[in-house]
Amino acid sequence: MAKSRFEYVRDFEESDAVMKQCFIVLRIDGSNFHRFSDKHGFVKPNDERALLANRAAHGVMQIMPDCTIAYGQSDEYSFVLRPDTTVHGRRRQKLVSLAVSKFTAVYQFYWAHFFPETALLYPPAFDGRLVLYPSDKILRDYLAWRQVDCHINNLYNTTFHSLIQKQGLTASESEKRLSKTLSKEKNEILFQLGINYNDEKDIFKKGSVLIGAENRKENEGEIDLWEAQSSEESKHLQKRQVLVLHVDIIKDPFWQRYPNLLLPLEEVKKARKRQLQTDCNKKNNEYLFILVFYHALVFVILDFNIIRKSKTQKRANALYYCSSSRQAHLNMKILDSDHRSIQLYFHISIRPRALRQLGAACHLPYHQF
Ligand code: DGT
Ligand code: MG
Ligand code: MG
Repeated sequence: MAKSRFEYVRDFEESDAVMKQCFIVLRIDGSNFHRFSDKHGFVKPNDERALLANRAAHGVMQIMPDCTIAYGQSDEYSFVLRPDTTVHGRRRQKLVSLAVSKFTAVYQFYWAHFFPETALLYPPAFDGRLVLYPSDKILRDYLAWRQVDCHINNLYNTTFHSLIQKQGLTASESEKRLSKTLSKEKNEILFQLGINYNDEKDIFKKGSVLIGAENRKENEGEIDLWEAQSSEESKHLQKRQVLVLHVDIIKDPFWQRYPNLLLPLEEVKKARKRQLQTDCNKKNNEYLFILVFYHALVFVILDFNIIRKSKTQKRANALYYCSSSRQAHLNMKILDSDHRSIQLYFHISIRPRALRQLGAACHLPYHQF
């Protein structure tokens, strides 16, 4: 930015970086969604099309790589950022405004995709807040609070609307009937109306949990399969794949299954390194094979260069011939980690100039191979 005599006004901006080593939670909530859902004819008590919110949350996860887990229910979504994230200098206003604007923009952008028969009557708005949580335990309690809220509201709403829809009660009669009832009684009312609450969909009973797809275990959850509306958007989306789950996040098993979600970034890196080492030991042969393959390929290219120049050198375990000045067919043997011989066949097509540049860039003396 060019310097000017007005530059000093910048000093009036206050720093709003939030405290270090705390989990950052960004919570977004639909503004006056009671009205919005009514005006747009959302199915009561739950509308599957309202999964549009998951799509919007996915958009936020794309721009917040340190967001390890997001949890959504009703008209709200919480995004959890790692405690040691340095994204956007941990600036409160920057983080909240980015999350809210991205969520709102994606919500509108995909409206027609999820509600093809309902015109958007007016632009929805979302509010946002940032809260810091200083420990794993408190963070987990926060998420548990939101999931319990989902459970309580969903049981109430399911019973409330069933009484209206199946027993013909008015809204106020239904409200009166449910006044001061416990969960058990609501379950019984539902049962009398022919509904077993346990059979209701997990997505509504438990809400939606979004985590990075790198945490995916075998045969588990769907990776987001939403189609992008343009090639530009798909480039953007490929940054991060997201796994959508509808599971309990209150009890321990979820956190035992995904131990990396609450770790600081540094520890995740260390854990990944350890995992790589273990995988590597398990699949030693394959790993070494890739290494050998890589060096063999460099060797082929460099050696080819030498052959082109001298036209005399040969290696005992490799046979080349040039079919034209630009191409080479190669049939060679390499050894895997158990010293078993592997036959490789290459057809290489390289411009001589690129070949020379590659040879120079590698700086690898011939005898290394
Ligand atoms: P606020 O957040 O203070 O601006 O006010 P609201 O009206 O957004 O209140 P809130 O956030 O406590 O409640 C969310 C509203 O959204 C609630 O009235 C139910 C409605 N809602 C959310 N998802 C659905 C749905 O799938 N179907 C229907 N019918 N309503 C839904
Ligand atoms: Mg709301
Ligand atoms: Mg809400």
